[in-house]
Amino acid sequence: MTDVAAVKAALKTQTVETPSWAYGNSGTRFKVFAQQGVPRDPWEKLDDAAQVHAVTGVTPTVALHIPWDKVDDYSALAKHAADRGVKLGTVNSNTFQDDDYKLGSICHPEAAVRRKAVGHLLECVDIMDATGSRDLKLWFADGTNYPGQDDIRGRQDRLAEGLAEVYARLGDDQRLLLEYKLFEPAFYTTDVPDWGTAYAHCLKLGPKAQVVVDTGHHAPGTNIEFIVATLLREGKLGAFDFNSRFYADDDLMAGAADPFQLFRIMYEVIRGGGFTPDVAFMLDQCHNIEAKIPAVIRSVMNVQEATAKALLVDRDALTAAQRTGDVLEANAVLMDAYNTDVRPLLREVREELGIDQDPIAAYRRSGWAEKIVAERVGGEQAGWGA
Ligand code: PSV
Ligand code: MN
Repeated sequence: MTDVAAVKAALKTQTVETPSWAYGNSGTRFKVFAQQGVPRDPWEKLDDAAQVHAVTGVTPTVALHIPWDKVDDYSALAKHAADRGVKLGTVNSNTFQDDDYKLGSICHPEAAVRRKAVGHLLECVDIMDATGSRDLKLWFADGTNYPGQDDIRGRQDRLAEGLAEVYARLGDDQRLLLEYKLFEPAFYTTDVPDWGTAYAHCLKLGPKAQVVVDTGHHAPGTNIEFIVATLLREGKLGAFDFNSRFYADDDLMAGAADPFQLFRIMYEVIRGGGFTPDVAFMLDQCHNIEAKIPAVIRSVMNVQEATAKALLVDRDALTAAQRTGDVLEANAVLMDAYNTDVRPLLREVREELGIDQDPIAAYRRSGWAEKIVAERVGGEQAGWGA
C-alpha cells in the first residue's frame, strides 16, 4: 500500500525549471514559424515564465542562455524576476553560434579559439555570481565530421584542460553540469557523446561536477532509466533536461512521445534517492508549431503526472515480487502504478497549494495570451538563438 498523503506531500516539493528559450520563436533548419505575442527580450521571457509559475505553482526558476539572454544589469533582471514571483536559475553557456567555432570550441585545435570558449564559460560563472544561480550547464557542439579530421584523444585532453579551468573558478555553492549528446551538429565524432564520457570528466573534476541527462540525446532504444540508476549510484546525476523525441533531438513536449519512459525514469530517480534539490528537473524544449506558454504548462503537468505515478509504485510489493522471482507480479505492480489516473490526485494537490486545479484553463482565463498579442508589437521577436 502506498501512503497517498506522503505522495501528495512529495509532489508539493517538486519544482521544474523552465527554459527562457522555450518562450521565443524556434523552428527547424527549414523554417521558423513566428508566433504573435512572442517575447522580444529576456525581460519579456521572464514575464511569460512567471505566468507558467502562477498557474502551475511548481516552476519558480527560469534557465538563462548566454548570450541569448545577455543584459547589462543582471541584478535588475533578477529583481524583474523576483517582482513577478520567479527567480533566475541555471545559466546555459553557448559556444556553438560563433564563426570561430566551426571546428569546435573548448576542443578546437587552435589555442586562441579554446581561450575564447573558456573565457565565455568563465563569464557565465561571473553572471551566476550576479544572479545567484547555482548551476552552470555546459553543452558542447564540438566534434568532427570526417575520420582523420582531428585527433580524438587530443580533443579529450583539450576538453579536460578547459573544464578544469572552469571548475576551479566555481564558488563553493556552484556546480558545473556537463551535458552529453549522441550527435549533431557533428556527425562522425562528438566530444561528449554519452553519459560515460561526461561521467569520466566529471569524476576527474570533482564533486561540484555533475552529469546532465537530456532525454532527447540518446540513440533510439537506449534505456535511459538504466543510465539514471547508474549515475545516481555514483552520486553523479546533477540534472535533467526533459523533452520528448521520436527520432533525434526533437525537443518536443516532455512526456508527449513516451510517457511510459518518463515514468520509468522518475521511478529510478525516486528509487535511487534522487528526488531532492540536488537533482534539478529542467525542461529543454522548443515549441515550433504549438502555442508556447500552454505547451510549457502541459509539459510541466506531464512531468508531474509521471512523478505521481512513480511515487505511487508499491515499493514493498515490488521488492517482495522481485525477491521471489515473481516476474509477472513485479511487472504488474509497476504497471498498476503507471496505469493509475493521477489527474484527480494532482487536482487535489493544486487545490491544496491554493492554485486552480486546471492550469491550462486558468492560463486561458487569465487573458495573458491576448494581452501579449496586443502589446508586443514592434521590436524584434526573440527566437532560438536570440
Ligand atoms: C543541445 O541540443 C541542448 O540540449 C543544450 O542543452 C542546449 O543548452 C540546449 O539544447 C539549447 O541549445
Ligand atoms: Mn539540453
